Amino acid sequence: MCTRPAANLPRVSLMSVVLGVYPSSKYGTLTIADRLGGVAIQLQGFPIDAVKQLALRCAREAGKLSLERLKQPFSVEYKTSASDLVTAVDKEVEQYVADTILKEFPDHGILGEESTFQGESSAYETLWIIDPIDGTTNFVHQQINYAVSIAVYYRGEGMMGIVYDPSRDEMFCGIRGAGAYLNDRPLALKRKVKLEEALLCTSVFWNKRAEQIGIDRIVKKLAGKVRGMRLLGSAALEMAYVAAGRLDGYVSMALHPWDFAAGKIIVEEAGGIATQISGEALPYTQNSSVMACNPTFYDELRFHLHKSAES
Ligand code: 2AM
Ligand code: CA
Repeated sequence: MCTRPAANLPRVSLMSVVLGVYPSSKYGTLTIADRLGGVAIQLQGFPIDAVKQLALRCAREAGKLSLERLKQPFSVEYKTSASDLVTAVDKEVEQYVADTILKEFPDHGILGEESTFQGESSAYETLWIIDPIDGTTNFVHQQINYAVSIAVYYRGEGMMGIVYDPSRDEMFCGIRGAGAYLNDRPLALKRKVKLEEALLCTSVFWNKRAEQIGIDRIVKKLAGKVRGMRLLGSAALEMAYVAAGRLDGYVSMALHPWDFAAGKIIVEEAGGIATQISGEALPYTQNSSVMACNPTFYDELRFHLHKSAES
């Protein structure tokens, strides 16, 4: 894990940025050809273009590296149990991404799955949240259905999220205020979906913890109210699929920030909603439950999740 001194600056909402009450930083004022509610905005101090290019390059190179490593045997270790794995490739890919970012932006912070974060990650002005391989079990068993996930947060606001599936060469990308894309195709959740017609996804069954939390029971009840449930094994990819309309919703418990940080931005930029199951905003440095879906049935889905939890 790579850490750098924290910028120790106050967190300011995007609205403050829009209103221009943000102090400029060493990067100066940068205009991003960006829209927020149809209004062109300026983000002072955030080098969006350089960050965007770097994040896309890192995701693509990291994906290529993972595919290369699949051609030879690699070590697989248990983290907490036989259903919680880490491979030498996870570690190598994360190191590659972290080194590449810090070479260009030495004062940025990095919160990555395979490293121990030493310090207060939320204190960094710019924080990169990385999962080098989301869906490690799929990577080991299937060699497909995994993704590189990279999110960039600036003063607490999610600026950009990338989920890259190397096996299919699919790059899902969301940039705050500028939309979401799958490769060159814009993503927009325009289709109205009733809950009973929805195809949902969850990753609650990955270990015994699901039973302790009780989410397995909740999801089982939900399954009777929707068209179908899927379990793909990569939270980042599942959220990207919600943004692309391949799935209508995703529900999970106790995920880590690197599992959902990028997916959240992509879902929101595609016009979807991504929150905690309580309805609160997703944190970006703490574990959380996640519900992400087409906006047409968000309230209904949350109602059923709560009803099932109470009964
Ligand atoms: P991971 O592959 O990066 O560990 C389904 O397993 C989803 O839940 C994946 O996105 C997986 O991410 C995530 N997950 C988080 N914690 C996990 C754990 N302890 N065991 C297995 N999967 C976990
Ligand atoms: Ca991982």
